[in-house]
Order: sequence, then structure tokens, then C-alpha cells
Amino acid sequence: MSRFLVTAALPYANGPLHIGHLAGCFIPSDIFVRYLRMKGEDVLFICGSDEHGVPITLKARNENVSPQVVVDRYHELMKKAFAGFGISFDHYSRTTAKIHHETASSFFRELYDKKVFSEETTEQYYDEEARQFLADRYITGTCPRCGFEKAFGDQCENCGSSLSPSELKSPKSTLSGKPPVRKQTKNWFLPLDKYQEKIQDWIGSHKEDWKSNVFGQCMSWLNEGLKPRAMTRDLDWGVPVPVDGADGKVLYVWFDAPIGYISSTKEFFEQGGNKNGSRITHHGSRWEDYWKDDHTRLVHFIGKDNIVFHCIIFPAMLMAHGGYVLPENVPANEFLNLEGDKISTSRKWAVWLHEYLEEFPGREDELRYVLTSVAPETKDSEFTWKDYQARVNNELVAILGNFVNRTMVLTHKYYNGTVPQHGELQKADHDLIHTIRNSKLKIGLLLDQYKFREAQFELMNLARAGNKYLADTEPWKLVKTDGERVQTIMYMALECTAYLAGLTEPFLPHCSKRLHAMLNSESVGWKQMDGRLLKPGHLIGTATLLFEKVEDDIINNQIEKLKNTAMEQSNGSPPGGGDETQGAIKPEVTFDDFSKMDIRVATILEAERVPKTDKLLKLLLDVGSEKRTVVSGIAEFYAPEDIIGRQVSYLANLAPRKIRGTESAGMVLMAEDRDGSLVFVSPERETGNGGTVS
Ligand code: B3M
Ligand code: ZN
Repeated sequence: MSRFLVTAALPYANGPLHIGHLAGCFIPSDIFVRYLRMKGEDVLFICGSDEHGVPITLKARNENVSPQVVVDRYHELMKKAFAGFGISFDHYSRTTAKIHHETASSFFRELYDKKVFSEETTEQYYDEEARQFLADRYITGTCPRCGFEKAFGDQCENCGSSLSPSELKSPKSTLSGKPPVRKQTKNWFLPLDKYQEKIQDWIGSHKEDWKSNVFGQCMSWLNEGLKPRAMTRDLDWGVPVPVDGADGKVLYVWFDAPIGYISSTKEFFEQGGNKNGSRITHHGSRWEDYWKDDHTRLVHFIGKDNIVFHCIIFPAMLMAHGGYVLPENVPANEFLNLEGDKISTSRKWAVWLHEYLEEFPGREDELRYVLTSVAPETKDSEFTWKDYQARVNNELVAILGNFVNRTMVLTHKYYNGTVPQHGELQKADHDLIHTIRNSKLKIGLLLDQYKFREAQFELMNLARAGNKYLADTEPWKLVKTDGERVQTIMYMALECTAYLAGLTEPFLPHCSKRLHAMLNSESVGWKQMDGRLLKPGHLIGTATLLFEKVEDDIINNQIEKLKNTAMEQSNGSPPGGGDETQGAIKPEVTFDDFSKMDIRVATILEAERVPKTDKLLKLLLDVGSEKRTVVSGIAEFYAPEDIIGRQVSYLANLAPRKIRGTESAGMVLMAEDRDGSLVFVSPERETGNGGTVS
């Protein structure tokens, strides 16, 4: 008897959940677990809030509150959102829980005592005023590649280059604003290079059963050669490092977070091991039955940006510790985009789950359905509100809802809601039975292979077949002349509806419940969903509408709302707020130096976002004698459609450079406002393009 332990990536508690989280890992994992429960498998579904890490401390600093206030807020908001969408965790914990600190520090201590770690002293940036070491995001400076003056220690958001703090020119601490000093510090490194062979063999054994996007990413990491990685950080928010000489140090967030799966499992049993939902299907009675028993099939559901941590680093930790099972599969999804752009919490370009639940009460399954239909299972995919409306209206309402409604209404009309006795079956009936059986088989096989999008498509195909069966047999016509035949037809339609009630349970749990209520039937296990499900004479319940159409104005409001948010963001509503002292005047230059620069007036003819970046716009400028393409880091401050026709000052003879694949010739001059936002430097009135600025 195998035992499943299914985890979903612990969401960072530094902001609300959005549709990308649902599509990326929470809906797929929930579908999979509901299906396993229906099959009577022993399964535990584990998750929790990821409450450490620099993004949380940055958010807390911005709001001038403690990190605990931030994580408490979002921990509750996320739990509510998961409950609203029926994400049926057996346990949802959090990494600030005591049991997690204990579990993570004893895990670290075990590796420390086994001398797994190498202790290395390195030089890090240190802020003498704030008296703390600086994580990469706490250091800003001038990007060595594009000259952007607000690049971070790990990345330049203007040109997209990934950086290390030592590459930044004139680095500054975001804590004190002062230049940091370099200071020696000791940290504990996991020697991943020593596990290269073991990891390589283990991953190699999954070539056939892991998704190609996951296997491919792992192999490219392995081919580059694994390097030692620091598992402790000089920070004050996280799990303190449980060894002497580690004051002011915490476990690296990606060391402690995956251990959150273990501590959440421990907490589940510590709290009595009561599962939620109608199906109690765990036979293990201790956390070790799931984490330390070779019969356990461990499956991690994640997004693609977490692959290396779940397929290389965490397994290396488990191997080093010993005694733990390794993941059987890690079916990572790619990313979901929204209305043609990357979903971005910082730019507020998202559909937030808590807002959807408020604005679309009772439509949780509609979003589950649409997100599964467009799930980024093998490549990045797109959510648009128009597509949401089309799928709800043309599939859920017009196919599934329509079939169920006709079946229910006609059964009440002809037989007062009683399931009729069927007569001799004809070819159409046998064909429908075959389709029902086949659909269930295909759906099961697809779910076993984590192909949720295709599995749901098969489910909708069964509803299509039900509709076609009624359209072909036309009971509403036959009822006048061949009542016995109609009894058989309606019996078959009700059987099909009963199968849909069962088969929708993993995908559309709220709809499945409503279908069982309408049929006055109980949900059955996967194996029991065989043969006849309804008995002649059974009294069905009241017919209600399964789904309602989504009207244009609802969709238009959502699209409008997104656009307004983008505008707010681009009108420079202070992201961090607060006054920034203007930088000191740079060293003196001669007139000759200045006269080398050729600054012209230009008009913006076209503007578009640079895909996969938060900050870049690609502009086409009319510079008088010619047209020039320039990439500019102003996407946070201006929406493309708002700046067409705007006159700007343009440095025409700056050496061209490639930015995100586009040749950028020159630079549009911007002034930095006190709140850090950028504004154009434009002539006070319309002037000829190409006019020199001096
Ligand atoms: N908190 C999710 C993320 O990278 C990260 C997952 C942890 S799972 C152990 O968005
Ligand atoms: Zn740059």
C-alpha cells in the first residue's frame, strides 16, 4: 500500500495571493490530492506560509512595522483565500511557528554535527551605521552595464542584468544611505559539489517520469557543476543558527523553507492528525510514516523558479541528513501571464484572490476551471478576462450547465423527479455508456501523469457527449409517441449526470457538491464510480442553475480596474514614499566635456513594454532627421499609451547598447523626483524635433 505525501510551495507571506499562485501550483496539487482521496489512497496534503526572507523584511521596513506584523497579516489572508477556492490542505502551518524553528534548527544541527558544512569566511558589505550586514537587496548603486543608478546588489532592473554586490559602482546601503564597508564574516556552506554525483544519478533516474522542463533545468544546473552554497545569512529575521559563534546569523531562507514541509507534517500529527474534508484517508499515524518510510511517494508541486531548490538543494540536504525519502516527482509549472504582461506584485499587475472572492461570490469554480484550462503546464501561458468570460459562458454554462439543467428539468417534468426504469438499450445508449467509461479511464490516466489541463478537457468532453445524446434522441419530441424509449433516454442522461458529479470533484469541488445535491446522491470513491450509479425510483433533488453567464460589463470593469492600477503605478505614486535627499553634485566638468554631448528635442512616436521586464519601455523617437529606437527604464512611471506624442530631451550620441535584445541608440533624459519617480525633461512648448539642447 503506497502512501502519498503531497506538498505545495509555501507562499511568501509578503503580499496577497494572485491567480499565478493558483495556476502555478495550488490548483494542480489540489486536483491531484482530491483524485487520490477518491481512489482511497493514503494521502497527506501539506503546506504553510513561508515567513522568512529579505522581501518580508523590506516590506516591513517600508511600512515601518515588524516583520511579524507583515507575516501575520498575509498568513491569515492567504489561508482565507485557499479556503475560498477549496484548496484542501490537510494542514497549513507557517515557518514562524515554534515547531518549525525547532525542526529547522535541529535539522541544521544534525548536519553541523556530522561535519557536512564547510565553514567559510567571506567579505560582505556591512552598514556601520545600521550595524548590520547587507543582503543583496539592501545595497543599491550604479549598474556597471547600463549606468542605471538604482540597481540592486543582485539585479539591475533597468537592463535586467544579474549582478553581485561587488560589481555595483558607488554602492550605498538602503538602510543608512551611506556607502557600506566590506567586512569579513563566517557562514556555513552546503558542499553541493560533493553531492553532484549522487544528485546526478538520482535525477538521471527520473528522465522518463519527470516533466521535460523540470528535468532540463536540473541537467543544466548539473552540467554547470554544483558549487558550495551558503546556508546561513547575516540577518536578524529567520531561524537563528544553532551553533556557537553564529550570533546575528539565521538559516538561509531556502534552507529553512523546505524543512517547513516536514515541520508542518509534524504539527499536523501533534495536533491530532484530523484531516479536513469528507475523505479521511491517512493511515500513517506519525510524521515519520510519511517522511521516513520508503513506501512514501513524495510529490512537490511548485513554480519553475523553485526547481533548483526542490530538485537539487533540498534533496542534497535530505541525503546529507539521511533517513528521509526523496521526491518521486516535482511537476513544476511555468508562469501565468495576465493580459499580455507578467504578473507583478510590485507593479500591482495581478488578479488578487481575495478580491476575486469578494467580487465574484459563488464563482470560485469558474476561476478554477479557467485557470486549469490555460494552466502553464509546459510553457508560460496567458489569462485574459475575455477568455475567462468565453470559457465560463461557452463551456461551463452552455455545455456542462445546459446538459445538467435539461436532464433535471425533464426528469421533474416527466417523472416528478423520480429516476425512471430504463427499457431495452439501443446503440446510442451503448455509445454513451462507452463514452462515460472511456472518459473516466482517460481522466484517471491523465491525472496520474499530472496532465490536469487535458484531464479537465476530457471531463468537458463527457458533458459535450451528454448534450449530443439528448440532441440526437430528442426525448421532448418522443415523449408524445414513445414513453418507454424516453424513460431509457432520461435514465441514461441521469447516469451521465451522476458520473459528472463524481468526475468534477477533483476539478470543480463546489460544482460537484451542487450536482450531488441536485441528484440527492453521495459522493463515491473512484472505484465505486462504475456500472449503474442511480437506481430507478430514486428521488432526485431540486434543479438549480450550475453556472450563470458572465456579462460584458463585469469583464469590462475588471479590465478597467487593471488599467487604472497600472496608471496609478505609472503616475509615480510613491512606491516607497518618503523624501529622498537629492544626490550630491558630481565632480566638475569643463564646457568641452559638456559640448561632447549632443542633446536634442525628440517626439515619442511609439511606445511598448519590453516583455518579461518590470521597468523597461521600448520607444520609437522622431529626432528630426531620423527615427531612433531607445529602451528606457520608465515603465514603472509611464504607461506606453500615455506618452505617445510627448516631446522629450534625448541624448543622441550616447554609444548604442543592446538592452534585453533591443539595440538602444541614445538615452531619454529623465529627472528624478523626491519620491524616486522619474519624470520627462521636456521643452516648455512644442518645438521642432532635432532642435539642440544646450
Ligand atoms: N516561498 C515561493 C516562491 O518562491 C517560495 C517557496 C518555498 S517552498 C519551500 O515564490
Ligand atoms: Zn543595468
